[in-house]
Amino acid sequence: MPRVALITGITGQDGSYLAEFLLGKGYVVHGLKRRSSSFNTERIDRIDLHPRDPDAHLFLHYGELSDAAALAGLLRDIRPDEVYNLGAQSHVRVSFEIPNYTADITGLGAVRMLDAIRTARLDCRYYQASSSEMFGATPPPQRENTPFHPRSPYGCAKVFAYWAAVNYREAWGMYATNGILFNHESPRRGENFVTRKITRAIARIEAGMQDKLYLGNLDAVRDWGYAPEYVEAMWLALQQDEPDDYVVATGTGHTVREFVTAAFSYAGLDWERYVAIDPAYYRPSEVDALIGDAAKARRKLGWAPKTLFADLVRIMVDADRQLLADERSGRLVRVDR
Ligand code: NDP
Ligand code: GDR
Repeated sequence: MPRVALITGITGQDGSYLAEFLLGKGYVVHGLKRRSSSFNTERIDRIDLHPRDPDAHLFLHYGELSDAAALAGLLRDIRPDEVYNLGAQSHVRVSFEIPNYTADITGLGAVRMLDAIRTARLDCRYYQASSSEMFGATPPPQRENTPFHPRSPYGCAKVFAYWAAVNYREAWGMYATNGILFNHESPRRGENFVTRKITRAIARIEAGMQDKLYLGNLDAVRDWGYAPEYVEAMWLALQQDEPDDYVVATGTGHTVREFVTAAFSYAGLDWERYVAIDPAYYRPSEVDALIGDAAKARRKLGWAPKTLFADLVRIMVDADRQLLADERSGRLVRVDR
């Protein structure tokens, strides 16, 4: 029998890569998607399996992390072996504007899922998408036993969800694992996260469609890895005999300014001609520096990053150039499921 996985957040960057990865391993994959008035499945439309195809192994279900009854019903119907809880209001700056909603989905959403698994008495492994944002103000290098000091409503919600997973493990003996992932990017990164905002802008500047790029704090340091490699770490974490918590990171930090410089110079452009600062993108409280120590993941999961900063920048700039060219030539076709 193929193994069955449920992914919340399947329409997001990580969910789409994880779905592809698990399908490649022969899993039957179910994903939770939100009802939306516009298309929100663009990232998974490229998975070449139609749900009405009798050989399909990918199934999407409408649902919300706010809806405990829907989560319970879905678990009862599909009885997954593994649940990957990736769904979240995941934007740090936005979480200052909608703290209630962020706490509800990013924090309480995890409890709703954990409790739905518990009350359904499912023998199922749970992965919680925890974040380096939980470390917040605590200086690098950050590892599994580094104290949390979140600096945003998003970070606070992730700390709550992290401890909920630990508590369900300790209280109910559930298999609940936290992956504490540092920033990871890709051509599928949301366009309002800083790396993608930069690479998308470069493609548009080259095409004469944009002449300024407005950014916030250029001094923040982040440990940027490549998303397709990070979803493998999620899976590896759930294949261990015992549940545990793992930092996943490259171990190298760069400032936002360094990302800007590398990306513009790869495109042969002088960034200082195009980039301007807009304080609207500053955060009320910033996380200055995140650099992870993934020694435990290396030792226990056999996981190590392969794609590092310079290659990541090139991959993203090239992909955005190609995407823009496809959009302009009308080669992009949407699939309506
Ligand atoms: P994205 O923002 O790309 O995806 C978030 C997903 O959550 C989307 O599928 C979104 O749906 C879904 N979602 C949002 N609100 C709800 C809701 N109310 N109910 C159900 N689903 C919802 O995030 P990433 O893929 O980058 O990240 C995946 C997870 O990992 C998130 O939990 C994030 O916080 C966490 N994380 C990410 C890191 C990173 O660097 N990318 C690092 C550490 C942790 P829709 O498409 O409809 O908006
Ligand atoms: P982050 O990612 O907050 O680390 O959260 P983001 O790309 O939004 O910001 C990284 C850093 O860049 C600075 N910055 C800007 N950020 C955005 N979005 N837009 C700008 O114009 C801009 N200018 C400068 C920010 O201040 C920040 O210091 C991401 C998300 O994926 C979370 O869900 C995840 O948990 C963490 O990574 C790890």
